Amino acid sequence: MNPMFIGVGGCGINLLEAWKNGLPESSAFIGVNRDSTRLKNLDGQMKTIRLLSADHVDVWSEELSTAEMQVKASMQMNFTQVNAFMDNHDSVVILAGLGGMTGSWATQVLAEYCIASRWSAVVMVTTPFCFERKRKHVAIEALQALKSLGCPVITYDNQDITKLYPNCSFSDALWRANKGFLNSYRAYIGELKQGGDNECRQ
Ligand SMILES: Nc1nc2c(ncn2[C@@H]2O[C@H](COP(=O)(O)OP(=O)(O)OP(=O)(O)O)[C@@H](O)[C@H]2O)c(=O)[nH]1
Ligand SMILES: [Mg+2]
Repeated sequence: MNPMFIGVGGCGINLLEAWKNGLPESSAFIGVNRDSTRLKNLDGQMKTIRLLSADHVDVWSEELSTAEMQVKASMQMNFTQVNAFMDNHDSVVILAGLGGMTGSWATQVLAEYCIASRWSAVVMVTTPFCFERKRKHVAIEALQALKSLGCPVITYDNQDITKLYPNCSFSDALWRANKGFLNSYRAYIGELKQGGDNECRQ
């Protein structure tokens, strides 16, 4: 396996940054975002894909469906670029925060594209804090849509962060949680390998 790690939206990119040094050297990285400043600040090893900005769309109003269509279409317009970046990679790990527009909607069409391209795909996503009420329903819908694609979807419930790191600042707690989520990926890879070994033994 020679995975391409694709961080989608703010959270996805934060996860990439937290995971990068703990991953095998053959790993490669793509940051996908609508926030161009965030993409410019990424370290030079990371490839980037900039989606269209929807600054003019009032996101949590009746314009929600417009924003969803725009994010999805913008991701689709970049499939050729994803394909070019994949080069000799045969698997993808997609990282994102559900509830965010980019993380919820670009992730769906990207995962669909990866599966259709026959790359082995796993999606690793956070679900919103309780206080992010408006984001909750977007996240629930997005999670259902991702699960229906048939690839493994591994979640990290952000609500657990407050319990796990009660004495940390919020940003420190997020960073620790992001690092901790890497263990779920490692466990997933470990199970895959064990499954493979078992198959060989039979
Ligand atoms: N664990 C964790 N969760 C995060 C982090 N950053 C954001 N989140 C969660 O991810 C959700 C989505 O936030 P963002 O990633 O900033 O949103 P986005 O995908 O960039 O989407 P838009 O900015 O709305 O286009 C938030 O509601 C938070 O619950 C992070 O660094 N770690
Ligand atoms: Mg964002």
